[in-house]
Amino acid sequence: MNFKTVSVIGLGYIGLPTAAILASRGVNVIGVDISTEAVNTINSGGVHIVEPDLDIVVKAAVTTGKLRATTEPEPAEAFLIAVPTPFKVGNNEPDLSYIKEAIKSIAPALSKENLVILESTSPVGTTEKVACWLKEYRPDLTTPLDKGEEADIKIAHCPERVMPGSVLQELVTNDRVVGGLSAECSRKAVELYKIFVKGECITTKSRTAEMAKLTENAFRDVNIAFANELSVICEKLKINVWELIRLSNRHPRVNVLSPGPGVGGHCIAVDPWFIVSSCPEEAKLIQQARKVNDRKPYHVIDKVIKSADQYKKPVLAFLGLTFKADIDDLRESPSMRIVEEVSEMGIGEVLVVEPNITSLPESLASKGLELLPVVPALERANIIVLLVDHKEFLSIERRLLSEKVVIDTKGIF
Ligand code: SAJ
Repeated sequence: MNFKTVSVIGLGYIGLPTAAILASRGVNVIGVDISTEAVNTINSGGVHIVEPDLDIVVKAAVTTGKLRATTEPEPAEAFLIAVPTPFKVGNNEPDLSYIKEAIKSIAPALSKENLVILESTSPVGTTEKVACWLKEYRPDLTTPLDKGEEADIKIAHCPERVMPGSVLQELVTNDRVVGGLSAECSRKAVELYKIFVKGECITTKSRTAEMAKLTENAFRDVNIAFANELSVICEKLKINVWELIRLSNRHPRVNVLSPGPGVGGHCIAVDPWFIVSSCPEEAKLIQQARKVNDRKPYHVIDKVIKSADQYKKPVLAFLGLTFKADIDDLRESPSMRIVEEVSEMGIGEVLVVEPNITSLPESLASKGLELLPVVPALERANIIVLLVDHKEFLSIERRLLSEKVVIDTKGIF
C-alpha cells in the first residue's frame, strides 16, 4: 500500500465515517477538525453524530491506535477535505470559505508528492480554485495548473455520494467519480479510494466530477418537486396522492417519488443552487424545482392554521423535526421550519416529538416548547401533524389518532 498516513480534514457526517473506514483498513489516519469538542469525543472513542454502526467502527479505530483526532493538521501522504459548502444566507451563492480555510490550514504540512482530494460538494471550477489557493499559501510547491503531470502536489475532486443512514455501507459499495486536475492526479486518487471502495472508480476531469455530483442532487430535487406539486394538485382535486402515485408507478417507465413537508438536508436543498448560481439564465427548471420544494412547508403551515381555527384551545403535536427519517440531523429541515413558524404565530400550544434528539434546539427551547415522548403528546393534542416517517411513528396505535385532526405529510397513516 502506498498510502500509510492519510489526513481527513473535517470530521462530520462524511469525514468521520471515511476516516474510520480508512483506519479499519490499516491506514494511519489523522482526523482534523476545528471543534475541540468533536476531537475530544473521537479521541475518547466516541462519536458526535448519529449514524448506524459508526460508533462501533470509530471505537475500534481509536482503540487500535489507527485513528487519532487533532485540531492542527500534521504531515501525511494524502489530505482528504470533507468540510461543508453551504450557501451564503440571502443570495444562495456558494460559500467556499470552509474549503479555503481547510487549504490554508493544511498548507504548512504539505510536501512534494502529496495528494489533496476535495470531497466537499462544490460548484464547477472549485478544484481549480483549490490549486490556486495552494499556490498562494505554498508558492514553493507546483500544482497541476502550472506543471501538469509533473506537479509537486496532485489534486483531485471526488465528491461523496453516500446516503445518511447507510453511510458505512455506501462508502464501500458506491461507485466513485474521480476528477483529477491531471491524469496522474486521478490515478493517485483512485489508488487511495481502492483501499476501501469496492465499487468502480471512474476517472474524468475535475469540472465534470463537480457537475456530476450537482446533477445527481438536482435530479433528485426536480423529481421530489414533481411529487410535491402533485400532492398540492391532488388536495385541490380531492384525490389521495399516495394511491395515485402507487397506481402511476405500476407503469414500467414511471417512478414518481414521495411528497413530503418539503426538502431538507445540507445537500439536496443546497446543491442545485450551485448550478443556478453558475448559469442563472439556463437553469430555469432546476430553479423552479427549488422554489416548489421551498414553498411546500408553507403549504403545510396553511393547513395547520386552518385546522387550528376549528378549536378554542388548539393543542398541536408535531411528530418529527429532522430532515428525514431515522437520523438526528436538523440541517435545513422543513419540519423545523414548520414548527418554528407555527410556534411564533401563537395559534395554540405546541408539543414536539423527536425520538432522535434528547433536547430541543435553542430556537425552539427558547420559546418554551416541550419535547415529549410520542404517546403523551398524542394524548394531549387535538391536532397531530406528522412531519417525518421515523420508525417509531409507523407503529402508532390508530386509536390514539381517533377524534383528532391528523395532517399526515408523509402518508404513513
Ligand atoms: N425526500 C422527499 N421525497 C422523496 C425522497 C426524499 O421528500 O421521495 C426528501 C427527504 O425527506 C429529505 C430530502 O428530500 O428532506 C433529501 O433526502 P434524500 O434522502 O433524498 O437525500 P439526502 O440529502 O439524505 O442525500 C442525498 C443523496 N443524493 C441522491 O440521492 C442523489 C446522497 O446520495 C448524497 O450523497 C447526499 O445527498 C449528499 O451528500 O449530497
